[in-house]
Amino acid sequence: MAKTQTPHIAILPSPGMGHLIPLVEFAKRFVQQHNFTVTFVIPTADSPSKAQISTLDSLPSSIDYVFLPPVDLSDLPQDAKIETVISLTVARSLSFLRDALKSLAAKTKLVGLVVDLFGTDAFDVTGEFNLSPYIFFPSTAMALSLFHYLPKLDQMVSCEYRELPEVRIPGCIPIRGKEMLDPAQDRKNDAYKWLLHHAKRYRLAEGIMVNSFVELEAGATKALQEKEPDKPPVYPVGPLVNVDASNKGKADGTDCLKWLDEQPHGSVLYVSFGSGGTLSSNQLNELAVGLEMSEHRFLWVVRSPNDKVANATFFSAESQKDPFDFLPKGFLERTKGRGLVVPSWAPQAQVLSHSSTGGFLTHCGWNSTLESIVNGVPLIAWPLYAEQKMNAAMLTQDIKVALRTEPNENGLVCRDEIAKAVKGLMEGEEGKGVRNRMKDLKEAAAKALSENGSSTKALSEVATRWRNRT
Ligand code: UPG
Repeated sequence: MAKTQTPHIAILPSPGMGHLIPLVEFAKRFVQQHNFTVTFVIPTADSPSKAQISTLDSLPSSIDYVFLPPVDLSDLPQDAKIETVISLTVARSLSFLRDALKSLAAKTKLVGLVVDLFGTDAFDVTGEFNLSPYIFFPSTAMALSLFHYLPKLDQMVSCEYRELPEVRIPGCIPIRGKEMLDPAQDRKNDAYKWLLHHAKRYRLAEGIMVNSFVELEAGATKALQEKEPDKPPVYPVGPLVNVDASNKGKADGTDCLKWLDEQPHGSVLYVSFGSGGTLSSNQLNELAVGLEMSEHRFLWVVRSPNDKVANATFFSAESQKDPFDFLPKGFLERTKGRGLVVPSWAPQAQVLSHSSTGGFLTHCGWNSTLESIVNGVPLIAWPLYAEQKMNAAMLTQDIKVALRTEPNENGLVCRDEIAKAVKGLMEGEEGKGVRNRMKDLKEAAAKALSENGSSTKALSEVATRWRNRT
């Protein structure tokens, strides 16, 4: 069979919807603007989730996908952290990846392999196929700057980072050690070893794209772009988020969009903790009561509670039990009309672009944050895990587009605190300030993605480098 002459890119998303979604958006924009074709090569340890399938099924014809055979993780301890599970899934998929790349190279003009933040082990096979190894970093320039800085920090600091009153990541506001990303909170855990392993391997990439934009994170992007030996060029190409309204009415989302149609302009607080976030039973109860006490309208994506971890649905994005069974007695009846509770999953891109949505209580996952920015929706920051506390620090203290809920000494965010934050955002003076700043950011984001915008130019540079390789 004759090979096609269109340059082709393979993309390897590490497990988790928060990684797949931005890579899909990157691929869509890339094929549309630069006339490449793409294949997603997806490592697995389990059968694909519903959310994964519906995202992949919405791809245009120039983007294909293939699931690699599942790897065996049965030797991992029950309490293995997500970063360990993700990294091992990729590391144990290399022979399958090799087979998949071989068959792609036979029928396409394969020029590059793009991995995300925990996929650098795949770089071990790029040499065999003469592919450019690239990273698409789906989080902030701040987190990427920390990845770059981590090998140095690891040598300089001997205690646990959580004991440090201040950490100065190049180009960023200082944060407390305990706000650093989750896998850095226990240096003896395998998750930290994996984090450091990837951080050290970032220098193997020919380039790193980051889902942010210069105008949003000026300090961090400047630090990242300072030239140093062995440091790959960094391209801020964001915000790449799902804004496709054609999904409207699909799947389980119809009811909640219809409900939003009936609410007054800007009146609804959207409440969601991303694809993996879960609350403890006590916390779920406090949130329900706090929302009720706020007397504001809300649309809440609820999952059954988990008292052990805050990311119980990371790999499935599905509530483990019927979440309605865990709401306070009579809650649904008392809030009927004013509040809508959706189990597991909502069409978030459509919810955030709906004119009735006036605020977003979020776990500060970076995709959620960017989706809010492109729609100009101000935030209440409620970070749970991963790098979310770093994101919350940036959003509240640096760019000031979010109000913050603070947990008490037992780690619980209390009902009064929740009601106060909701009122503060939806009706208070403080809310007006963050709302106005969010409007400015929305404009800056649109500009970055416009024809001559900073992110459009950065993406073109990557395309040119790949094209020149062919
Ligand atoms: N989403 C829906 N419906 C839902 C819940 C989520 O469409 O009911 C979508 C949402 O629109 C977004 C994505 O799922 O596109 C969720 O992404 P994100 O907000 O980034 O959260 P996580 O799924 O938690 O993402 C993981 C990490 C997060 C990190 C992100 C990117 O948990 O901390 O910033 O990956 O690296």
